Amino acid sequence: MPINPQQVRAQFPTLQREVRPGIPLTYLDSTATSQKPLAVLQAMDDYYRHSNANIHRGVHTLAEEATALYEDARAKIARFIHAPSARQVIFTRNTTESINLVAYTWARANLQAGDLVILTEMEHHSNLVPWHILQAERGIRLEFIPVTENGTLDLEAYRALLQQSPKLVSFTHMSNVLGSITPAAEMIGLAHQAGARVLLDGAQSVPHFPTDVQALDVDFLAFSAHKMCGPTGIGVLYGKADLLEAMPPFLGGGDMIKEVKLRSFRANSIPHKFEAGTPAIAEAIGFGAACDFLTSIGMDAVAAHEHEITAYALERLEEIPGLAVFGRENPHRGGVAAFTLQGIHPHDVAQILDSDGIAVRAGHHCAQPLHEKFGIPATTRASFYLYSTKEEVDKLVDGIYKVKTYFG
Ligand code: 7TS
Repeated sequence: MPINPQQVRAQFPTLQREVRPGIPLTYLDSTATSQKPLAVLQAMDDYYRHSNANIHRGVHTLAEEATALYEDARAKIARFIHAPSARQVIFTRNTTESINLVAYTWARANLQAGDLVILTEMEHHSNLVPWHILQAERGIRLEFIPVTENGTLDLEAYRALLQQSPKLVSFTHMSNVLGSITPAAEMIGLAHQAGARVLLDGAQSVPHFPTDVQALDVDFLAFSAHKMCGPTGIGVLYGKADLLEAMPPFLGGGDMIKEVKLRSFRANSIPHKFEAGTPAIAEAIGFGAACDFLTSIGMDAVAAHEHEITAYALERLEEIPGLAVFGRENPHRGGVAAFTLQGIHPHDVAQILDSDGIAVRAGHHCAQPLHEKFGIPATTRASFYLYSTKEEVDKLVDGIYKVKTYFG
């Protein structure tokens, strides 16, 4: 069923608000974080009103309810990404923490000085800096798959890098700046042939199109709830069971242990081994509700809607003299349009658009090396989600014409 944006929008309280009297919100910043539907707000509110208790500890009714809600959420998320089992879904704070978990545990247990990790030039800082830290600490080597002029990855260069027997390939499934969707299944297959493990950054892919970790055969997948209609403060690391079981724990403390003595401990089994301390219980429950919400609409329908809105946006934006969309030539793209406007600073563009209630982001979007490569310090970025409409795209275009008039 195609998305009816008006029906979908009715589910999102923020989308009903005015930014200033008479100026409705035009929210074009879902790549930074999505808005939250009533079902998610209600699930979290219900938990706090009716079942609030700590999990995995008490035998009292509320503790059992809270534990069941938390573990049900994990099962919903596992189904959402087609994980073989819920044990393979580890709750973290966000994509950033999920990537760091792999860097601090799997990588420190498996990588030695001189070992190669392959990244790409289009990574978010969260998939660069953990590896920089490991490079400084361990002397691992980093190589980067180049991004071509049209915003795709240079797969020939990737094949050449794979000749150097990397231990890990870590890359984004969708760029948060170019919108480029990377050929993950093909790249994962090539990495495995070369004997490398793969960490996929799904921060921008899991929210926007169907994800099947078994079909992808990916070793690790990181993503955040807040970009997929869920709350902030919770994310997931999915991993293959044998890898997770062999990995040392990340943080130490309550819940992640089977047994503690004064001078030693035995770690819990997965997923609890990686969930030290009282977790974000309400947020996990909200995350599960977000998966239910997206599933009820259908991820194919979400992807199709965004494809239509993005195609329309690219067509309309291109009418504007002096405007250049970053990575325009790539047809395999999600709902992101980062652009420059000749002679006008991206922050000025964003600020003037805000006066009309249009929310976009300006800057390097935590992908400084990508901007540097193309000699662009910053861009203005509009991004789209299941609730975006063509009318909002029209408002954006009208707003940009206003910016141009303002700056003469
Ligand atoms: N990876 C990608 C591809 C991202 O787009 C982001 C966040 C992250 C990782 C980190 O996610 P977090 O939930 O841990 O923060 N991207 C953006 C953005 O484009 N604007 O704000 C956050």
